[in-house]
Amino acid sequence: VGLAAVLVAVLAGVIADRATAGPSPTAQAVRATGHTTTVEVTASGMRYRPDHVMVPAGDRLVIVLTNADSRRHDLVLATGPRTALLGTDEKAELDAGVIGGTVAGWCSQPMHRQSGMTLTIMATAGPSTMDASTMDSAVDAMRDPGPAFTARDATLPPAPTGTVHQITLRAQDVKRDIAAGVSQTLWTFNGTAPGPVLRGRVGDVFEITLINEDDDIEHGIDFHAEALAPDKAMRTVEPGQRTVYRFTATRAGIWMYHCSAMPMLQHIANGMYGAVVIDPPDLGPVDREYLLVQSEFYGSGDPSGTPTVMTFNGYASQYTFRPLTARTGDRVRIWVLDAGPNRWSAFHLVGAPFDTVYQEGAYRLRPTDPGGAQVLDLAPASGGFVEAVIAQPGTYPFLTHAMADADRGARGAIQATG
Ligand SMILES: [Cu+2]
Repeated sequence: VGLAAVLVAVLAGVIADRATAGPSPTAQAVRATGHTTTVEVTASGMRYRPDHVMVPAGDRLVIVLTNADSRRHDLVLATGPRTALLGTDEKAELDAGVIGGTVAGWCSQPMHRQSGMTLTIMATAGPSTMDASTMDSAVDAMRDPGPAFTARDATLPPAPTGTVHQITLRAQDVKRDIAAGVSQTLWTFNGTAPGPVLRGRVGDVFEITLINEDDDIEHGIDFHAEALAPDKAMRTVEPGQRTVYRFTATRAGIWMYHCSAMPMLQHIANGMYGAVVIDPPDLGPVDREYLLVQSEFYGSGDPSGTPTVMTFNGYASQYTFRPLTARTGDRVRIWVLDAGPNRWSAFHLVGAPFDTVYQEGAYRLRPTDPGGAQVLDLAPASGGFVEAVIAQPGTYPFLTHAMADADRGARGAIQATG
């Protein structure tokens, strides 16, 4: 048997969404065995089954792909070969060539790859060269976004009058900057991550119309403030369809809402979350009231790994460059929701100890107490508010005191003037 040395180019870490990123090709020599391995793969439920294919190094791989899904799918390999777009129950044969290392595959339909349609081919005796997060270390979360940048307004307006709140939320894919020079195609409610803030009082009724403007992915909403059977109340909506969710806010607090479609990690990591504020009945007046949603972004990386960027209100370090404002002597209230999907928040305001801490529906500290607090500690999907009086003019940084997360962009500042 004549064994030929075949050069197999293995493309590693193709990052689709980052302008600065690109594939980093490596080449490996592998001896072709002259043998062909044939593997059957089925596309269904936004997954390839199996999603990992092991091949003896040097074997030629042929994939027989069957689309058992109601949606159209294909299979593209980082090394070049691709199938045609397959309708329901259609079949295609893909010659993947001689396999000498790890090869990434995915569906090229919009957002299918991000929702989990990936296939990994691995050579059983070959070295692994795949790295899906090549560029993550290059993100500078403290980079100045420049004079044209406008920060998201963190001011929390009072609850609207009336006891029935009707809101329309649109599930939309939008490409947005999440840090200076870093953009990502996000899945959003109304075009931003986090989505709009909803506010009301205990006993108010919320009627939310969800319009799914996505081309090919279902979405839904889970309102943590609702006390209803999830299987019906948190139903998902097909692309192009709409539904009306209705719930009564029975208890006060700052509540998360997020997409209820699976895989949930993907939908939340891609931006589908927001805050519902239900005022405690005894909530007193303050001079300034702000709301910050802490969350992580992963670019095209693995959302169970290390975040590329951490933010308050969807953009790394935005309030460092466009500080929240206050006047000396002001009582400032800051609501914080940790939308996650994975990281805790240790919210700290430098130079202004809290005299009020309200966490998950209860006051833990009031101004008449002798003690003070330095951190509002929030697990993912929990929230609260803190209050402090700004003693002097100056700049008061805030951050999650989990320092690595702060350095990824979960920081900002309050600028106090005389
Ligand atoms: Cu969704």
